[in-house]
Amino acid sequence: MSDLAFPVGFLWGAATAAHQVEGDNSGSDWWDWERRPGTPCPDRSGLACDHYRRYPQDVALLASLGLNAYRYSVEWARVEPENGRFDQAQLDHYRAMTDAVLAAGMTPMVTLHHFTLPRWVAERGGWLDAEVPGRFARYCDRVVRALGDRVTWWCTINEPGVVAFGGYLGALNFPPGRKDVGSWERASVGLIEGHRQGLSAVRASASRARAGMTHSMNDWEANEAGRPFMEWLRRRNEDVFLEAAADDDFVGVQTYTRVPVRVNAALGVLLRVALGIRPLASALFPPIIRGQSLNPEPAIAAGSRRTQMGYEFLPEAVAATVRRVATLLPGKDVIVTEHGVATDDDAERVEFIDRGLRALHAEIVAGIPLRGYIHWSALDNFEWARGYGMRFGLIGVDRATQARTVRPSGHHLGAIARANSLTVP
Ligand code: IFM
Repeated sequence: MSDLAFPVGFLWGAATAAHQVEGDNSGSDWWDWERRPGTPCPDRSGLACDHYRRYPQDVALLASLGLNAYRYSVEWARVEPENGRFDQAQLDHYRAMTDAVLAAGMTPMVTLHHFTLPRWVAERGGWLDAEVPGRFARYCDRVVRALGDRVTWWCTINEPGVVAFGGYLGALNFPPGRKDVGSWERASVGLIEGHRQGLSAVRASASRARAGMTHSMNDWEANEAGRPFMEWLRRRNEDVFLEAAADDDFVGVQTYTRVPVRVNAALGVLLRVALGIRPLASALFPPIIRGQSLNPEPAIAAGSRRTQMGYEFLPEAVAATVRRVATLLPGKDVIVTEHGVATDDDAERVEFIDRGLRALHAEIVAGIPLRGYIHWSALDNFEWARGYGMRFGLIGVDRATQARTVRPSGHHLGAIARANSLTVP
């Protein structure tokens, strides 16, 4: 056995997002989306984990495990329920929550936008509305003025690529349910501008802030015919947002798996042509992306392990994406802000953590400035259009009673955090 030591001051944490855990987030676009006829949401978020009221015990539980950081999000729909009307009671709520995190001895990391929009923003077109970046920055300013004396780590926008790809190209059954390449591109531009203005607002009010975006990144691979399409997709889903992060204080990496892109030779030729022709791309890509050609499942070797999400079980994918950030943005601080697995077998989660950390440790040794590892998720929660069936939690939540049960993986990650090292065979 040997011990792999992590750098002094390494952040060891778990993450949640407001809509997925708080409950009763009724002023948001997702609340409406879950109820929209024809929307393929198996569950409604409802009371979620009742974290809005139960955060004191949840925060205490996370700290008792040995974790030293908690990443959570502030809900824009609560803080600004109507255009320009800010609810001081909600800002006070998040301030009290932040105080609880600090009192428990943990470092807070606050996400300002994690997938949900206030209903009034969605009604104006969401990220397609030219005024949204400015409105987002105004909301960021209010939150940072309320919490900025207590919070150093800020994530402006969570997984902008997923927001655009999932809701505006229609790849993931996310609101607003648009399905065209033009909307995808415009939403991406809006999200980047929102980040830019949000970042300025954070820096203006919190001088010691360390701010960035958190990026959904895959370890992509492709067959020869699929390579140009894979590179195009990766560029649109990841690189454009990483390029927009060049001035950020850190890059948040969130990786769950490897995505293979397999296309046959004929489709490869067609896609190569379509990449340059907007109307053709608009017609072709949404069905291809939603359909089987890019679905990881057929490309994964028969018998290979899958997670409940259907992803290839590949914890080490996170090291590949961290390496990619280091190549694109050399010297930039990196934090793994999400890494986790949906499974009913908690031994798999322990394995996922250990294999992921072992691979990450090698990147630290190779010189990448990795500053922290934050696991997704603290609690079993509402997995968007996949509902409550996906169990990502270090802590299990009984849906009927809201009782919390710390899983062995929670104790395991806490012990690693306390030791600041991973013991490997
Ligand atoms: O639950 C999500 C989270 O909201 C964003 N990143 C991926 C997680 C697991 O799918």
